[in-house]
Amino acid sequence: MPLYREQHLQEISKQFRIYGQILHAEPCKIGHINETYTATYDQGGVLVRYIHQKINQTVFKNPGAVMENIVRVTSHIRTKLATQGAREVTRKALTVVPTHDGRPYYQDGEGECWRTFVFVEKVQSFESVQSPTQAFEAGKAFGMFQSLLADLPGARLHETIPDFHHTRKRFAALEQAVAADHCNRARFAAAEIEFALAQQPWIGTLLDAFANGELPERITHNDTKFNNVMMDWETGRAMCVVDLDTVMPGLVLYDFGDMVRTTTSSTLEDEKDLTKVHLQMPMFEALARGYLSAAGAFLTPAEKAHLTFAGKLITFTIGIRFLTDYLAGDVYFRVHRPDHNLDRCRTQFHLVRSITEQEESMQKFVDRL
Ligand code: GN1
Ligand code: MG
Repeated sequence: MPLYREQHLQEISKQFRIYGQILHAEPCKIGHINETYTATYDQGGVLVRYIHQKINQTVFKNPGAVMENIVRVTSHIRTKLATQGAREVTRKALTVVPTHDGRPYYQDGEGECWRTFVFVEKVQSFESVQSPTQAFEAGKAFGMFQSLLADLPGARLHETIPDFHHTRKRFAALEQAVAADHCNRARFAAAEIEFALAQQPWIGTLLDAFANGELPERITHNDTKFNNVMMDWETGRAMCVVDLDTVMPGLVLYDFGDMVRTTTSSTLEDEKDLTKVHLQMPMFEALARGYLSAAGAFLTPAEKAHLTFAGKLITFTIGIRFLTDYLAGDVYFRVHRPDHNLDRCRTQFHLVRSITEQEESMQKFVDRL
């Protein structure tokens, strides 16, 4: 975790349209990219919480574009929910708190970009799935998210990270990292490198289908990790999805793929005991049911036919991203122990094998829905 500077955060907090006084703030450990704080304010004697977040500009080169997307997307969802007469709209869509001069983020004297969200209370996220009901809720939440954005008016959203899920480019980056072997680590990852390189024949399947016009571009979330779904404490139902930095034009299949990666094995993403890592059919079935309950109406037959494959593809793609970062010296994903990225890679590759073994029955299940 980066150094937490309370004084600095106090200064940041004053830039936003928040009533009252900041009392304290704590770093929030979820996520490998941005720096997040939960801050408590006193508003007329009531304690109210906000999220302050520093955007990682090594990863997000254009914070203005990120925030423009987020404001458009959250405003659209909020308006639609309100029109439908939904209750608790500020718990169902994130609310960006602007700066005093009406901007969606504040740039401090060091060039760092900060943004603020209303804290959604009485919800929690889970690092790993606990039950098929949760898997259903996660699938439904991301399906709803896509569905609510299907009619977003205006210009195409910005691509906040170009080619984010472009497996061929990610593969090329891995090949380069292996060739360069900057940190002399390739020898510790020989088996993983060999496995990764052997998968080349199928990695371009969705890219080709998209290029041929078989798959449509839609507005997608692109980081549909299970821990990005906020579940209500009391009801266990999904309230909203968070982490909207990569909401941009994409394939719904990548979203579903990352749900499969993070919602079907009950282990953590960096589980070291690989005997525990496998795709659990009941979780997958619940996830697919949840997702299709919300997205089934707009998916094309070609999209539906690739749902299982997408799970394998995205798990592989994130696996090679971890491996590339391990070889490059842990420059992208925040790590918390030596070999963390290699452990994460091993877990992903193990899951790829498990999905491959069950691919046929998984897709058969989807076809029946
Ligand atoms: C990163 O923000 P966070 O930690 O949820 C990454 C995702 C990866 C994920 C793996 C912008 O997401 O693509 O799937 O780590 N986000 C970015 O845990 O690269
Ligand atoms: Mg993220």
